[in-house]
Amino acid sequence: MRLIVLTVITLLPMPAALSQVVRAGRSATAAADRSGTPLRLLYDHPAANNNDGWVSQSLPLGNGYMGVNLFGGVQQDRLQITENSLVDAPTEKIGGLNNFAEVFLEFPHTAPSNYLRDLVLNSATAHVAYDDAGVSYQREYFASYPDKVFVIRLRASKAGALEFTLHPTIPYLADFRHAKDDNRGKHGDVKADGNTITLAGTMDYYGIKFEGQFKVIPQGGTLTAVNSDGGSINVRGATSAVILIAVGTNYPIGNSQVFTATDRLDKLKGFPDPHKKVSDIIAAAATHSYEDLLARHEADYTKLYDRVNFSLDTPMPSSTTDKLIDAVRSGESSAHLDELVFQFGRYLLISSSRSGALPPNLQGVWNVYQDPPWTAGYWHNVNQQMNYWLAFNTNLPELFDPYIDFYRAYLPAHQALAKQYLTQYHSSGLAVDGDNGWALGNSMRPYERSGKSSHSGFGTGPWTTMLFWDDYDFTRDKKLLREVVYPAMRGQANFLSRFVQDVGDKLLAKPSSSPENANSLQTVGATFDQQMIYENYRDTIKAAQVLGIHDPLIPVLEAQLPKLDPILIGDSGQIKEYREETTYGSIGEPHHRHMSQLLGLYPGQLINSTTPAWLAAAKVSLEDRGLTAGTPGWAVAQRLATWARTGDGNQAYTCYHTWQSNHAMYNLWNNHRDSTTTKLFQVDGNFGVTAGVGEMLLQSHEEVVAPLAALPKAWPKGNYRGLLARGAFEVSASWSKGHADRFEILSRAGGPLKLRYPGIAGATVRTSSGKSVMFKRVDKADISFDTKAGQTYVLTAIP
Ligand code: FUC
Repeated sequence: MRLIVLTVITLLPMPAALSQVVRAGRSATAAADRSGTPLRLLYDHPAANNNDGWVSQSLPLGNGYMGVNLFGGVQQDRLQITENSLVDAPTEKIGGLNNFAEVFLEFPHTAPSNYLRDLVLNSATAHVAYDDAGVSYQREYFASYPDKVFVIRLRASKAGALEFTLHPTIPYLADFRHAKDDNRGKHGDVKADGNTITLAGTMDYYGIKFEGQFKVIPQGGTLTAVNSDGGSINVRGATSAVILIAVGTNYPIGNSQVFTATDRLDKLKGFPDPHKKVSDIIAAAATHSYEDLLARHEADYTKLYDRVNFSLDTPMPSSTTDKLIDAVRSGESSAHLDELVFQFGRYLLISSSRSGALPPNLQGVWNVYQDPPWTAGYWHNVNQQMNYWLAFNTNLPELFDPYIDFYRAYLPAHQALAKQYLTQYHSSGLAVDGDNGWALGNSMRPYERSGKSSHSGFGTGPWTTMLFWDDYDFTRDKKLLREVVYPAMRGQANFLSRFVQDVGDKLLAKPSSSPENANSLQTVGATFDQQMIYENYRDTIKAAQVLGIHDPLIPVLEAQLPKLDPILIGDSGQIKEYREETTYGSIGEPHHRHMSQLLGLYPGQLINSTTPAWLAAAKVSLEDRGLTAGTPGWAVAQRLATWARTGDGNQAYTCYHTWQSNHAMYNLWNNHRDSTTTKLFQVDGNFGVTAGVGEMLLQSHEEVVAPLAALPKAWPKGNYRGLLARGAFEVSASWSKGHADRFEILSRAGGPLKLRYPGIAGATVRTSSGKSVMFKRVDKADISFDTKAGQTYVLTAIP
């Protein structure tokens, strides 16, 4: 017999603050109030309540600490919650990130009309609204970073008409797919007590303790806690209600033990049960009114999101987002989608990469599965880097902090790896003083360091530290350079300088491989490794100069750099991917998804307009690699950004349109597959297209700030605000008839500014207060002048 415990609480009317309606009506109004382009994902029906609905229709929200997928059903709303440290055993095909909770809200509504579901990017709030039996029902949802809670508000237009049941569950609980002794169990229960439901349990493999709390605060009516078939809370006769959700585990952010402990059960040893943490979060959040929580969330979110605006001067279409995608799939283009998809990437990064939590993995912070693709881990042969490219050029650099914490935690384990790999591959390179730097392989999970993969060379490490250097170069934060960036880059350089071997008069990576191409061919000095090592050395030397430090490693790097031979041109005039290659494609798949031989063009800086022969060869490779059927979403994004770097905005735009038609699902999530029927979510493609569009609008990889460097014909008129260039310049631009009308450049750190745009030498340059600025004319398209930190420079009358 089931035990049923009932707790009945009669509620007094809430104080005025909680029932006040601060925001008029629905999202569109709220969005229009802001100065930026109002953007939202809009639907006239809920997401289908199955895995296809989760992946392609549910709306993702998040605050880094958790991700929430909103389905928005009428009779039953479903919210699926993810917490990135809840991970099962680390095998490739089975296990990995698990689903934290499935939350159901049941309503007695059977005949809805005027249904709307949206996600407003300007405020990171989602809404469901409909009428039923003469009453309007509205739900608002957001994930607050400052208060660490997910918040839901339910409202009825008629006093006392709100009735619902909240019922959270633990997914995959009773699913013993494995032998009983394989340590793959998950245990726990859900209990309601008063106005709070607690969902708590353990996952055996790493001994993870997890807990979620759900607090219901109704206005009016009665609240009943029920413990039957798990815990639930019923509310009857209320007018509105607020639900607060907090989750946590005993995973310690930034702690090395999870990577250094070799016994799986030692990884979390000594770290506290999450009960107190989660209880404290809920208690603290409950001291705020709903309006307060919303205001605090919006202040935090808009501080990041509002830095950049991108407008193509297009009206907000009346059609829903899925219809817009259908139109694009049938060959149309949509300037509105061009804006929306760009900002959606920024939205997703703000929602999934916040200091204090794990960094976004292959699926960001969203996972419904028990066996997610590639375990939803951290992959460093393109995916993890792509997750962060947009952080810098779209002005969200502090969102890289979770990765820095992750790096700090994994560093000791990867220092040990450096020693192990040197012993294995080049023992004469081992350091006498024991400092071999650190080596990075490819795949990681929150509890497992990487190891050298069979298919990707050690170029994965310097490719990762390129993000660190960019963090400095875009912000010019010297403290960050000294304390974080330089040690990270230098540690890689230290390992690499010991790892490369003399081959004739060259210094080559051995073994070496170009990510996943040519059946994981093991070779010597693949372009991928050579280029990434080159980029790392060059930037590490530069960093030491900026810091004015005398590091004995620097002369070693200076001596090695000219011997790296990072670029070879082949018989087709291409950049060779392998030293053994003759004509293009003579080794490896000609249309392979990875384009690792072109990383020196993007995101690197080795190939640029000052190396015209290399740039021409890179275009040959890029053209030949193509945009063929089956190219994954992230690879389309990489092609987009790489074409932008060549200055060809039209080719870049073709990639953007291809991504929208072949890889954007109805919820705008990136479909890794090139298909409308097979769907596999990977967040990298979302982040990648945003970074790529940023690259079309502004470039700075040649120590020159170049606004509108790859503007396509498809965007004759528009403006943007606040993109970030290296040197810490915040750039705004407006253009019409394909030509720049005005640039505004805020110098955040001072120093010389070199500016490139056709005819710029004939423009008028003034400070924002109207004082004319003297500049040096380098040629018609290049000028330079000194800037003062905090000063904005305005360029008009651009011929
Ligand atoms: C790399 C890519 C695949 C996929 C996987 C997670 O190995 O080559 O396409 O993105 O990572």
